Amino acid sequence: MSGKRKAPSNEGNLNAEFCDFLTELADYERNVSRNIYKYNAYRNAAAILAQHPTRIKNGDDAKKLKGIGAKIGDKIDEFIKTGKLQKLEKIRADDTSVAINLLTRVTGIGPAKARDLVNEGITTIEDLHKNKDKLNHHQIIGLNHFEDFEKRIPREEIQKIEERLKRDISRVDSEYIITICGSYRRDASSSGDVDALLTLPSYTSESSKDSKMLARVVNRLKDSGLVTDTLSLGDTKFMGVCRLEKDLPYRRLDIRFLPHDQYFCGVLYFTGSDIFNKTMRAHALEEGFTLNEYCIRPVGSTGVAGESLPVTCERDVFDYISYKYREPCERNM
Ligand code: 8DG
Ligand code: CA
Ligand code: CA
Repeated sequence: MSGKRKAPSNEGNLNAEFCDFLTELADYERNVSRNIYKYNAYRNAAAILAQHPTRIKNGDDAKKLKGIGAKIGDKIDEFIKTGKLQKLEKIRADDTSVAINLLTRVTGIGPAKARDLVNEGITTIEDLHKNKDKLNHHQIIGLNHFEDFEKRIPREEIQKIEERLKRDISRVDSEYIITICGSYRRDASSSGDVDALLTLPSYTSESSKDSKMLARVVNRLKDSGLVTDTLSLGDTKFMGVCRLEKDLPYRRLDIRFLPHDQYFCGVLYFTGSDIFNKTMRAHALEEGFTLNEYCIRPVGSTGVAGESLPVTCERDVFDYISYKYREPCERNM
């Protein structure tokens, strides 16, 4: 995952202007105020408006939609009336807020670290370069590739990365199954990063685990030259950097290694979008199931989740909760 959540795409969005200011407010709440509750409220509102089939004419219109309250309604009125928001004007004029927002764009630098750095007078990317001793390995790599990591990855490039991953990894074990998830699987024309999921049919949550399996895969990808850096590596999750060819940008690559019985819940989750996941999880609960990135379980009348149900494809999950199947390209909400 990018870690840094991005704004929903504005293609065909009649309420894009509102979504833009709501996303800017959301970023401020997450990075500067560190109010996750407000962050979620703004992000949800932006997602709801982005999907709305008509242009919202005023705050009252917006407030009729589930998930949009009085405060956001008032902001929409203010924006329609004045063409701007006082709250945003203040945030944009505040040096500390601007600096914190900037520093959190470096992968590995979260809101707390960004604030610490800003308090020490480190407020620009240039300042970071002069103070690498204050950064950990992940943050230094993030800084070194700051410009590249902000570039979108064209679909054609991810297709080639996918081929390379499949070729290299099949040489470790020809049984490996690889799925590139995220926005790429939803047919996006470009993506922020590459989200790869990996499994072996013989590897299940019951089988004894060889903790070196993912490391062997990563080593092979390093030997072949595709992977250039490791940000973090555990038994089940690799976060790193790859580059397809010398003249192309460095890209963020995540690989998750999942037991085969959890693979399809993982594929479903990491295909997203995150708003689609939220909607689907809410529907699952209404139907008496709890759904997460690993499994789906029935919830008994006592509220306790039972054993995970067998899942052999994404469709199984939709069927359990009587939800109309949606192709990945129909999950862009
Ligand atoms: P992008 O990289 O092109 O910007 O879009 P993306 O592929 O949809 O987003 P991502 O940040 O790479 O996340 C991949 C999927 O992970 C996402 O589509 C759905 C799932 N996911 C959630 N919740 C969250 C969350 O809070 N953070 C992240 N990073 N991913 C999440 O369902
Ligand atoms: Ca990602
Ligand atoms: Ca992604």
